[in-house]
Amino acid sequence: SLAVQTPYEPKWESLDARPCPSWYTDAKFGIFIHWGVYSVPAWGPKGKYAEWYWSSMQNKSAETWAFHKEMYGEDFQYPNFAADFKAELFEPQQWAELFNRSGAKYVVLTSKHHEGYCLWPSTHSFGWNSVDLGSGRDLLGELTEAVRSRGIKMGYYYSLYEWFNPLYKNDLSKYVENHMLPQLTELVEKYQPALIFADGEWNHHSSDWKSESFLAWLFNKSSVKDEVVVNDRWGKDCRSRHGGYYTTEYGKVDVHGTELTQEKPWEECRGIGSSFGYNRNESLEDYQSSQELIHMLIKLVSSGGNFLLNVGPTADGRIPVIMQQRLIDIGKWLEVNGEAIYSSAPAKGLKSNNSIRFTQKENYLYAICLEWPGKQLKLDSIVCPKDTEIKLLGTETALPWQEAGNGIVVDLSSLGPNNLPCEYAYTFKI
Ligand code: FUL
Repeated sequence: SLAVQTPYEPKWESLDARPCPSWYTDAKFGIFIHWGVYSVPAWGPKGKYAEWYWSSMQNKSAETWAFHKEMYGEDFQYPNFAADFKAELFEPQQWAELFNRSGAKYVVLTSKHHEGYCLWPSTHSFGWNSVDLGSGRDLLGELTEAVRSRGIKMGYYYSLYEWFNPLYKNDLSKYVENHMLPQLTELVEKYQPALIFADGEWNHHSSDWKSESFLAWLFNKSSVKDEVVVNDRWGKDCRSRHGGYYTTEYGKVDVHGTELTQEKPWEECRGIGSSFGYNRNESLEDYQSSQELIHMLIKLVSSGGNFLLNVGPTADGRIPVIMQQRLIDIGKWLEVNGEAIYSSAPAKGLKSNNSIRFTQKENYLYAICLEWPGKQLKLDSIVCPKDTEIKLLGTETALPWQEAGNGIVVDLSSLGPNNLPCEYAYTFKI
């Protein structure tokens, strides 16, 4: 259409009007990966982000410095960890197969976090990348290929700022012009991401980052212009206001303290524990259970959001077994219940509560019960034509139901704890 052909102008007003490519709003579930030099010490105080190690160790009276001093010695400089980022057990096909089994439809990898280290051989990285230092491999390129070969979309997290890059500290506009923009452009043209998760934007206005002109280029001229999805972290004036989809993190719905609106797609991201980068200081009780994660996914999707669930691989290239187990459990649940999740929309006019959530798609309503309802399922405020069929996803028999009060009651006596098609949550297709 004409609207689609019209070039976007480098102004938020124009850029904000770009419709979000539908692959993203259909996908609902993605895997976030934080992997970098911070995966070597892989340590943070409980409840804190381990990928912030380099920044955290600057505070000589805080826990990270105490840990660093004891384990590695005062003279050990953070950049020296890069030599141990060897990824010797990294099998991109195994990771991609795990993500496939999890039911995720997209993957977002840290191409470069705040430390500045690139997981691809960027010509704008002064040798601070995974080919020149550490594994000697193009980790990003290898994973991208494996993920795409399974029909899963590949996206990149990219930090606009770099904590200790002298260019950034001395002359922001030179940093942006001569370093950041050429590097981000290189990333786009070399690997063609379906999604860019910008971050590290908060100290400066989007005009300082030249975000509007970058996005105009991305949407008008780049090789990914039709497919690419972006988030809202493009300057301190942007979150929940400008860019593509809105982001929340650990449920912090909006950094500005105003209500998150539904005018744009949005996405919650978090780790399985309390960190994005792998944190060796966490134990099992710090991790969410499969049930908790599946319930989060249901709550987010039935409220109109996507869920970007993070894993933190180790420096040798493994995804910790307990994280694998969580992903496999989510995938098993989605195999039975994915029909109510993928490409769905929140059901209009129906009140969710702590035990039931609603989505809709085509002519169907999906009631997702977070616990097994027992012998009967009571649904209020629902009017169904007489010939409506109701089934539990994963089973074949239509369930008897009748009107009751202002809603319906479904007879579940033919189903019991021993013949349920899945665990954790149960979907009735109406
Ligand atoms: C934040 C970063 O500072 C965290 O380390 C993490 O990458 C998260 C997704 O975004 O702003």
